[in-house]
Amino acid sequence: MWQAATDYAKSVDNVMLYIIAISVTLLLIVTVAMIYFVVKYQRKKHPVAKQIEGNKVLEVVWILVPVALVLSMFFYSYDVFKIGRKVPPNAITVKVQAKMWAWKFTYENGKTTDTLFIPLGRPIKFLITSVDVNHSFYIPAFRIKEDAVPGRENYMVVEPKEIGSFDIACAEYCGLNHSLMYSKAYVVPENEFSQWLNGEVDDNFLRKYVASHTGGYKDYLTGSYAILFAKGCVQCHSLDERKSIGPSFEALGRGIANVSFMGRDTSINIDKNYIRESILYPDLHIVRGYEKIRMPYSTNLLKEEELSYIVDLLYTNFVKSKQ
Ligand code: HEC
Ligand SMILES: [Cu+2]
Repeated sequence: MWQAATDYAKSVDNVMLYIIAISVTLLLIVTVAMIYFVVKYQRKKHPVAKQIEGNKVLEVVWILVPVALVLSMFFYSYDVFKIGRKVPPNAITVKVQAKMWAWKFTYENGKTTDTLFIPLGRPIKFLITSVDVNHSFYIPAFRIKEDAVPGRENYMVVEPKEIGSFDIACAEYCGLNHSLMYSKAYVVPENEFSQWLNGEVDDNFLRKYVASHTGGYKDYLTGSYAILFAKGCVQCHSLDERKSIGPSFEALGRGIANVSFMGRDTSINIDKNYIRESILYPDLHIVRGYEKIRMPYSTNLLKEEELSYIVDLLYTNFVKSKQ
């Protein structure tokens, strides 16, 4: 993927190209020289081997030239690496906390999210740590990747130069659901960002803002929701307001579920327990207006880790965010 959404990304790409160009050139020189020597010094032409010894000029050249090349690669990379380490005075700090298997972002005013929202054209200092095992905070489009290590704070500075939504992945194997440890970074103009930070608009407003400015409406539905796609939940539950075979997950934000429970109509508070029961025992309480369709992924198909991940995900993103 070549999308480069920061100047830093472009510099990293240039370093890559530089190193690849040198490597390919050397590979060609060595290969051609090898073939040339094989032909030139073959036994047919030189039946008796001859020892050739000492050539000061050649020896100096083949020591100095590679050393110069390697040093140039080192200093060029180091120069670019330093850009990602320099904290400009107008930088804002976002704390990044990794845990099995989600990301938590904490902003300067204490607000927390599991999806990253950052302003366009402002340097962002990510303070990266982990609460359990080693993870690695990776945003390919920004070309930043930094280990998230428990008991340690690493950092990385980046300045987004493009409105859009960009994948965040974990780049260090961290257990069962490592492959689901995705989230998204939404880059929005500073004005929208501060409105959001002050609580004047919600996450979905920013997601929709980005979707409508990039045409990426589908993106808005993926990210940390990957598991809902992988397990087929979205076949019956939409992530926006649309009704489908089942209620939309967004409707969980209504707070109270009107259900038929043991043959009687009643209301239940929507909490983690309600969500868990709805998945584990689909027939226990039926949402009014929907049919008693057995949801296919019950106890035997979802592992406990997956179940609690989904319960947390639905609760945090649709119930808690509405309170
Ligand atoms: C074949 C269609 C289907 C699939 C697939 C499905 N569900 Fe459902 N789900 C329903 C229907 C229909 C209801 C409403 C009736 C009921 O409560 O049983 C429902 C209800 C729910 C509720 C309660 C919703 C509310 O608004 O009160 C939750 C939570 C839920 N499902 C989660 C999931 C999850 C998580 C998955 C994937 C692991 C999933 N469902 C897969 C059909 C489905
Ligand atoms: Cu991880």
